[in-house]
Amino acid sequence: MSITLGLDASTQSCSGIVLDTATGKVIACESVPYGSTFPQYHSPHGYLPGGADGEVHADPLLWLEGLDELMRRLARQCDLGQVQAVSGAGQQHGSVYLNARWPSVLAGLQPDRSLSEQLADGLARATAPIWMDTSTGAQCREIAAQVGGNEVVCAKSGSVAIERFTAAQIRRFWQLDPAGYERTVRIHLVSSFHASILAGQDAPIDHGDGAGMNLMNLANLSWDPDLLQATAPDLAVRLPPLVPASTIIGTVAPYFRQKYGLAAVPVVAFTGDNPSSLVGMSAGRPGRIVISLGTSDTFFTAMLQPHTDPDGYGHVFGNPLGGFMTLQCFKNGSLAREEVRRRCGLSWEGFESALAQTPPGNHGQLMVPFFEPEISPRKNLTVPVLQGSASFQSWQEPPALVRACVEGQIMNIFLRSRWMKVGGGEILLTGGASRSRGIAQTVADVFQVPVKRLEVTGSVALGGAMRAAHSALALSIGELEERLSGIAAGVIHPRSEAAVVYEKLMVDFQRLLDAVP
Ligand code: XUL
Repeated sequence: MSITLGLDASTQSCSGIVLDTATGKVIACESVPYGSTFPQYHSPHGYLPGGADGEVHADPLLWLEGLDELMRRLARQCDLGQVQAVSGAGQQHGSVYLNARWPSVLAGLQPDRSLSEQLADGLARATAPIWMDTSTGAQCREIAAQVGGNEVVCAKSGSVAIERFTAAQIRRFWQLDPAGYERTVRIHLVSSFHASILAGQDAPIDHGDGAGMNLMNLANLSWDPDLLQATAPDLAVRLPPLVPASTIIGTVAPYFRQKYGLAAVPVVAFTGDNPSSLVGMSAGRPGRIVISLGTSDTFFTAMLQPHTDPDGYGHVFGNPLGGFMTLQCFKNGSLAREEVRRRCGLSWEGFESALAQTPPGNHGQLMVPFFEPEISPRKNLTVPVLQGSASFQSWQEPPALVRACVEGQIMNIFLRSRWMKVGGGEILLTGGASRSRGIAQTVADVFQVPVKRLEVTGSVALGGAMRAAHSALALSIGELEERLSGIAAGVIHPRSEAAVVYEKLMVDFQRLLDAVP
């Protein structure tokens, strides 16, 4: 028996899977949605709504409540004492600011009190900016200018200066609250923050997630002195060291042993949710393309050498199995689908049957489905743009509106990912919305390749459990993939008649998109 625990601290929930990696059997699986479980934090989707000037922050204490609750539930489902190694992942780019008390608070966690109660004392900043934040346009321009332009930022870090990436967020904090920055002794990513808590000691940042900060140099996998200097003063001492994702960073802290029955087993470095999902989807080696439909929709694939996006929307991150991955992120993912469903007065079953009863191409009716300023491509919309009949444009045709939303999202993913020059083969689909047959069919039709889905929708936590087994228990990735990539029965094939429909529709969609500021 090689039982491991994989964790996923994502935008809207904290999830975990206890897995027998020798047989592929799921022993326990739980997800704690932050918003509905802890309404007192006033964060229905896991972050604080209504931030000014594009600010989107979350309360790190809410994440800790989620982690405690997740462990409580997993311990009710199984004996956590059987777990032999742990790893996990967090939503990317978000940053947590800790004060001088952080190391001693971490080392002295008492099981009779909650994590949130005890960690409150270690925060230098009450809230954490997350990946949805777009408040840092000025800081991006400043960082780029200081190092000689966005070409330099991109060549060094794998991405041009990006609003949601950690460098611009740190710079804005230093500018707006210099005293708060001065109090900060450590800045963690969501992944390394959770790893620190689990191990009861300050954790490093892995190359996978570290690449999403605009601070790590891809050529030598180290903090880049020029980027650090362009971001904020004395930043090097505030950042944890960078390590390969396979590093064992410590053992499970006494807090989790005494409270939830875990043993003193190795903790493997945490990584970003997308790099973890790459492993969980058995796509860690080049050749497989993944589309993840979650709070954000993402398109990613492994690659051996970094290859950057000429338009500046795509990114290069570290692949937890070595080498690199390329990723394109779309902000208007599940929250946009949910908003269309709500405005159309439909249940999720109704949403599904709307897709089933409308044809590919939607008789030419189109939607640019952006309810929040989009990042791929950068568009400052908060209201979707519709093109079609008068009743469609006044939200009177629910089935056509649902199809227009899904087709708009998938065509945008297709158009924005063409620079990667990957294609053919097949697409692996994951994330909550991958359960929808109609959405999966639309992906197959737009990309004109077969689509496969995983039985487990939580590929991020699964990737954590697989990485724990690979790095701490020396199980081979090939064998783990064979046992664990439970591809759900039934490949979804593209309909050839849809090819010509989407070829034309995509030209119209791009034209509509170009007309939007
Ligand atoms: C990736 C990104 C999101 C977050 C949240 O660049 O910003 O996918 O990782 O899932």
